[in-house]
Amino acid sequence: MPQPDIIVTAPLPPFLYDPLKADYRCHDYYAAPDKDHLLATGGRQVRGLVQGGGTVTEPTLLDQLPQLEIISVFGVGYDGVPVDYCKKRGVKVTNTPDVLTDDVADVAVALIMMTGRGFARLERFARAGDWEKRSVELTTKLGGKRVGILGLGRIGKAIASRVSALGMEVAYTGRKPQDVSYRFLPDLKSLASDVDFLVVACPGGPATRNLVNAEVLAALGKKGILINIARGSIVDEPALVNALQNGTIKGAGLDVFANEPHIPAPLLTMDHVVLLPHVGSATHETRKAMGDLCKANLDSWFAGKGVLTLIPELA
Ligand code: 8YV
Repeated sequence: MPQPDIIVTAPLPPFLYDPLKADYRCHDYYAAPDKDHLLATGGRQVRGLVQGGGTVTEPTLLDQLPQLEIISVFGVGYDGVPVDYCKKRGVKVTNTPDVLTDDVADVAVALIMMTGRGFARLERFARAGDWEKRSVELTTKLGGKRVGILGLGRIGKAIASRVSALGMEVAYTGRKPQDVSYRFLPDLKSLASDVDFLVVACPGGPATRNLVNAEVLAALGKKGILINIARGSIVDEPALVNALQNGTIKGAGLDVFANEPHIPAPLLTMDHVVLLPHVGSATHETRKAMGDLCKANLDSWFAGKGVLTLIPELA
């Protein structure tokens, strides 16, 4: 049987790309110097597409892949995939849920600790030799503080159980209340005004764009810290910069940004902000598991056995 043609639209790690190259005819759209030429010469044969969680795939690109059957996302988020378009065309979309849940939840807890307990700032303090010059600032006890989770999905629930173990209280908002022991608040503004840490853990995409806006940040207030491990698009970034500059909120811990890898310049110099370069799933173990699942979805599809992790909108 001839190897199916697939197009690759994001940089992939060797532990995913090498096995893909062994089993598929890969067209490296991401690295191609002349993308139009690649599409003109190979586009018609392409049956599969592999992209990253943050990759934006334009329908105009998919229009040039008339035989496309499946998009396999190397990531849990598929906000860059035009889902309605794929639905209409009958293109399957798969992602890599579950295998990264624990790692992403760990990063949320790390950001809560780094901001709340001031660990990032204190580490800079120790490293700068400031301990020899003055006493250490006191920070905030985490036990008993309230954590509000926007989006109690798999990752949101893993964050909830971790912060519960720290003695923190959990509340959440989302589309509907769930059968869980945590308190449900029907809207984001009420949740923000009720908590010490507001953790963004919902999917990105048009439905959640700029959901955390100036009003929500004002509700979070002077004692509130914003944590985002989901997508930069969910937070109105200029409004967040303003809120941090004006002391509207106490601080922020951010793993994701609206226009990655760009981080807005004012954030870089703020002492009450902790910045990470989108490392939610960035461990050897988890990225390997994501890569295996990303390829397994293609393998299963092209073996005529369906896909393993179809996104809910297409199920
Ligand atoms: C990865 C992610 O950075 O899973 C996601 O949606 O954002 C991250 O785990 C990304 O998918 C790697 O391509």
